[in-house]
Amino acid sequence: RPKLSGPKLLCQMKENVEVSSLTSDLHPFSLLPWASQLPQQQLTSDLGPYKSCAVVSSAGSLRNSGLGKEIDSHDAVLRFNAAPTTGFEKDVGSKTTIRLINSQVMASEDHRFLSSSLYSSGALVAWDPAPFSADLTQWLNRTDYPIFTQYQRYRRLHPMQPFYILHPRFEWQVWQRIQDNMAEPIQKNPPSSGLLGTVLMMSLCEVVHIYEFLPSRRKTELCHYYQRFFDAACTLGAYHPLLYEKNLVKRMNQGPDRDIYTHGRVTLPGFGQLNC
Ligand code: NCC
Repeated sequence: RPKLSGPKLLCQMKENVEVSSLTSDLHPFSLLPWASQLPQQQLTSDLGPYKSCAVVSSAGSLRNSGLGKEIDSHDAVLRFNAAPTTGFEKDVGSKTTIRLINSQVMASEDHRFLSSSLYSSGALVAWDPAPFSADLTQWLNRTDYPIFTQYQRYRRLHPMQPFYILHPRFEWQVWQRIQDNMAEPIQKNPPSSGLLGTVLMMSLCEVVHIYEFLPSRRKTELCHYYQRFFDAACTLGAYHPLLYEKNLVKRMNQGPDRDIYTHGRVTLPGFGQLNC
């Protein structure tokens, strides 16, 4: 299989991946008593468009990066899971426009998802590792974590905060882009939140800067910038096909290699900017 060039990969991504979210009128959710808690519109029609966007990975290499001001200068900032800003402003900034969370964060006791103020700024977007090629009914009856019970509880406590759930088709469309561009078979687990969030922002923004997804010269085994926990698997992947994701992002990068080394920064065009 020939290796596609960056522009071809970007076009493939644009043409084969659709960012979609659950809406109150979507079958079989529309039949459920809590359907009205789901948004009426797709997240892509409610959020953005934004000119410049920053995607902030949670990597330990953000520590002492001093990137906070640069990150906050974007029109929209995406963060992941339980990644905090308080106390880390100098390195990661303080603006949160969208927080992408996996269903494990919503369900696990230690994240105090329902009560912690960490989740209350910006819009929330949640996803759950759905079985490959499952239909919505199968998924609904067998989510990885109880995403829907927690969603309903959160919505009751914070009815005004925008909160979307990604359609599981999206994660597998992104997975397929990775697989189709790798020589060997990759694990059948969905991509990490990092790549999902990047593609999400490419559909909302003119230009996307990703920070410390491709590690800079500050590369470290420190898992997260906000925790004293060391594991190289955080950067290289275990459950998620993270190394393959990073390979793909490296090939799509339109910024200079030097940016990666010094800032951990990748530059990607928004889908709207591409002439495919
Ligand atoms: O660690 P996590 O990811 O929350 O990180 C968010 C995204 O940042 C990128 N990253 C992170 C650390 C690192 N050293 N290098 C990186 O490139 C990755 O792209 C990552 O997706 C997830 O993807 O949702 C993940 O979530 C955690 C965990 O569930 C949450 O942090 C909540 O505690 C997963 N960890 C475990 O299950 C133990 C992780 O595998 C993936």
